[in-house]
Parts: sequence; C-alpha cells; structure tokens
Amino acid sequence: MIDLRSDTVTRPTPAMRAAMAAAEVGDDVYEEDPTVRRLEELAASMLGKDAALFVPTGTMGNQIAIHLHTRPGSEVVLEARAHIFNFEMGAMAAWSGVIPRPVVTADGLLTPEQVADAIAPPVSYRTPTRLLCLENTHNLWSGLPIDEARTRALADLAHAREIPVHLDGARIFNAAVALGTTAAALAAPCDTVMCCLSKGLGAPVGSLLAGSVDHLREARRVRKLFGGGMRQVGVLAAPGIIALTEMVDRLGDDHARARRLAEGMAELPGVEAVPDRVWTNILVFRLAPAPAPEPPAARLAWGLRERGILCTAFSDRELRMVTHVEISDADIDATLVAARQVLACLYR
Ligand code: TLP
Repeated sequence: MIDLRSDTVTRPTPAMRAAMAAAEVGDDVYEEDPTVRRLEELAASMLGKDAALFVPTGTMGNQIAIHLHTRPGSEVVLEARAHIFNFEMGAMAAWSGVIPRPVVTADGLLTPEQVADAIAPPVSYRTPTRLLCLENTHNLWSGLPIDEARTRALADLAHAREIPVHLDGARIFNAAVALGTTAAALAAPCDTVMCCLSKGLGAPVGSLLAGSVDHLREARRVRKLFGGGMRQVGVLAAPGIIALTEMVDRLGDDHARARRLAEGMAELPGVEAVPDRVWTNILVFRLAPAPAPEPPAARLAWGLRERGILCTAFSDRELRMVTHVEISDADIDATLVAARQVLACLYR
C-alpha cells in the first residue's frame, strides 16, 4: 500500500528500533529516566525554550497547555480550521471547561485585526479571552508554514492584552525547513509550544511541550492529572532523540514530493482547487460536484484504495494526501496515474 493518509503512519527506522532496545530507563514519574531527560533537554534547546516535557500525544501536549493558561469559563481564540478545534474531541471543554472562539480566515493566516476583534474587551459581563492558539504548519490549510513575522505580530497583540500564546507546532520542523529558519525562531514569540515526534520525524510515539521552567513545572502536574505520567518510557524517548537529530534535515524531500503531487493533481479532471502554495508535506484539495450517489471525495478515496493507495476524505468534496519518509518518487507517479483513472470515470 502507498499510504498517504498521514505522516503519522510511518514505522520506526532500524536505528530507532536499535535505540529502543538499548535505551537506559528509570521511572519517569520520579523524573529518573535518563533517556527522557536527554530528550527533553534536546527538545527544549531546539525549540528555544527553558524546559520541555515528554507527553504521549500531540493532543495531550496541546490540552496541557490550554489547561495551564486558562481558567474554566473562558475563551480560546484560534483559527477555524485549527486541529485543536476540529480534531481534539472538544477536549478543551471536557478537560479545562473553556470554549473556543474560532476565527474564519480566507487562507489560514490570522491577521492582527481579526485577533483583536476576537478578543473580548475587559469588561465584567463578557466571557474573558484567556489564550490565543496558533498552528504551524497549519494542517488543514495544506500544511501552510507561518513565518516568524506573522507569529510575532499576533503574539505581540495578544501579549499587549495580557493573553498568553500557545503554538500547536505538531509540524514545526516542517515549517522551519520550508521557511529556511529554525523551530526556535518560529516558536520564540509564543509562551508554550508543542511539537510532535510521531509525524514527519518518524518516531513511533510522542510529543513535547516546551516553555518556561514555571510553566513546565505546572505542566508536569497537569500531565499526571490527565493520566499521562509514564514510567520506564526511555524506550519511547530513545527513538524521539533520533527523530530530532537525524530526521529533520530530510523533510525537504517530503515537501518536494508533495509539491509534485499537487502539481500533478491540479491537472486532473474534477480537481477544483489545489493550492499552488504547497510548501510542506500536506496537500488538501477539493473536487467538483459529481453526478454520483456517493460523495466524490469518498469515490476517489475508494478508487485509490482499490489501486493500493490510501488517502483521507475529510468531507464530501475535500481530501488530504500527506508525504513522509516512506513515500518515494515512484509512489507519487503511481498515485497520479491511479487518480487520473478514477477521476476520468467520475467526471466523464
Ligand atoms: N493530526 C493527525 C490527525 O489528528 C488529523 C493527522 O493525521 O494529521 N496538532 C496537529 C496540527 C496535528 O496535525 C495533530 C495530529 C495533532 C496536533 C495531534 O497529535 P496526536 O495525534 O499525537 O494527538
């Protein structure tokens, strides 16, 4: 199978498996796992923060940050297609008692004016805004990387109103590679940042939440509250160290393949919108309405599956394809040939 559903589908490399077998471990709830300590120190330095905490999932990292920064009965401002809003199971309401204030944008890029409008004025009768969440790269906007200047403009505005900023940087290293900068620079304007090891970097499990020493001390407590205190977890931190040290530089290959996929898809019948700005490893695109009983996105996904290719239908007309370390140039060619066959039938 050519699996383009997500970059989460990658399997650990032989080096990662060897590191797992050899990892030195201890009880991490007692902060005694040396491999976890090493991973956390490495991640903190790569993200330009004082401290970092290893967490099982990106969702938990984001939700710990939300819990840290907010109080029940308050609002979180974020872009309407943000992962935290669309894919995290309403966790901010369930775990922290806060509600999202989604802001619809034309292109995934929040503007300072939009954020200013979304923040509640400091009066006693309005639901208070307690947090701004950003996402980089922006998954549902075709992996859009957001530069430091935009991040800083939004964060400065929030900070001027005493609102902290959390960055969902699940794919921040993709953003850094695409923009020719560092993850630390992209995260610098934000109070906390979450990054995932288990996406484009190829580790089997794990994410990190990074920020100030004070935030991270509290984050450790909240991780336990959420059931995320882990024991001899150096076996999972070890492949994470390889992810951060050996897998970042190759992300550009995934980006080039996603761009070629986007260019090829854009030429196929029924493909309505393929962003010409696919800078990282995610391609989200729409199909034209089709004269079939089933929605066209499901038809394309099924047709591809029959030909050994997996992708995700996000809605009736929207699909996503994601490149990663297990996708080759030949896989892109095969996907384009198969998609042409399916779409030629669907839009004849
Ligand atoms: N994204 C997954 C799915 O949940 C959609 C994927 O396949 O892309 N932030 C962002 C921007 C993400 O894309 C994801 C996962 C997360 C957070 C959550 O990470 P996990 O799955 O580790 O909880």
